[in-house]
Amino acid sequence: MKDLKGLYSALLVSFDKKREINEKGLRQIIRHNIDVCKMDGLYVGGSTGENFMLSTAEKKRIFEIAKDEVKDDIRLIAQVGSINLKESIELAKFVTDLGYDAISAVTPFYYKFSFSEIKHYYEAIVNSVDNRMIIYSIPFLTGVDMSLTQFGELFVHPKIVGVKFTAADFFMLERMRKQFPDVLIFAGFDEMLLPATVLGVDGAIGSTYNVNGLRAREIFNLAKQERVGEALKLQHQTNDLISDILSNGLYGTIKLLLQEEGVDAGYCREPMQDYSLEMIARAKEIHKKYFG
Ligand code: MN9
Repeated sequence: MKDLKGLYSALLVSFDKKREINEKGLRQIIRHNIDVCKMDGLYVGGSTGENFMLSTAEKKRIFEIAKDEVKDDIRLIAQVGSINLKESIELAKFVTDLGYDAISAVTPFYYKFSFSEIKHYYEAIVNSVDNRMIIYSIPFLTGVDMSLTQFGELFVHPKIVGVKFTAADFFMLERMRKQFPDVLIFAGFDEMLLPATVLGVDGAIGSTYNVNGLRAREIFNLAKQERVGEALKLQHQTNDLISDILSNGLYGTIKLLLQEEGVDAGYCREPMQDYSLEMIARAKEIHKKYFG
C-alpha cells in the first residue's frame, strides 16, 4: 500500500460552454498538476471538483479520466461522499476497482444527521470496499462540526486512516495530532498551510495548488524543517494571491489563471456563473502579478 502523505491538488474539472465535462481540458489540468505543480497526488471529486453539482455517471467519468491520465505516477484519492449513501457505496466500489489509493467521504450534510448516523454512513462505505478512508471534514460548508471524541470513535475503525481537516480550529488540530499520532491529517485550508504544518499535519489538499503548487511545496518543506520565518514570507505571498482569488470568485479564477498558463480549464458548472469581462480582466492581472 502506498504512503499517502504529501501535497495533493483538489482537482478542478474543466467544463465546456454547455457546462459538460471537457475531457481534453480535464486531462490538461491533470498534466499541469503533475508536470508543473509537481503534486504528490490528486484529490478527485471534492468541493473543488464541483462534485455536488454532478450526476453519478459524470462523477464516474471524471474518476476514470483521472486514473487513465495519472496511471500510477502520483497518488489518487477519490471523494465519494454524498448524502445518497447508496451512491457513495457505488462510487467507493467503482474507484476501488479502478485502483484508487484511498477513498474519502464528506460528512453527510443538509439534514441534521446524528453522530450515530454519521458513524453508520462511514462504516457502511468502508465495509463495502477493501480500501482506506480519509474523512472529509469541512464544517463551514456542511454545518457538521464533529468533536475530538467523535473523530476518535471513527478513527477506531482500522480502515478509517485519516482526515482532510478543512477548518481553522487549530486547538482541535493540535489535540488531534497529539491524541492520534498515527492518523493521517491533511490540511484543507491553503491559506493556513504553514500553521497547520507546524502543528504536524502529514500533508495538505487544496484548490489553489492547481496553480500555486510549487510555492505550497516550499512552505510545506520549510515548515517541516522548522524554518518558519522563511516559510511565513511565502505564506504571506500565497495569501495575497489567495485573497485576490477569493475576491474574484474562487474556482472560476483558478480556472482563468490556468487558462493563462495554456491549460483549457474551461468554465464552472451551473448554477455557478459564467465569467464576466471584469472577472477575466482581473484574473489576467492576478496572473501577471504572481506568475508573470
Ligand atoms: O478543500 C478547499 N476548500 C474549498 C479545500 O474549496 C471549499 C481549499 O483549498 C480552499 O479552496 C482554499 C481557499 O480558501 O483554501
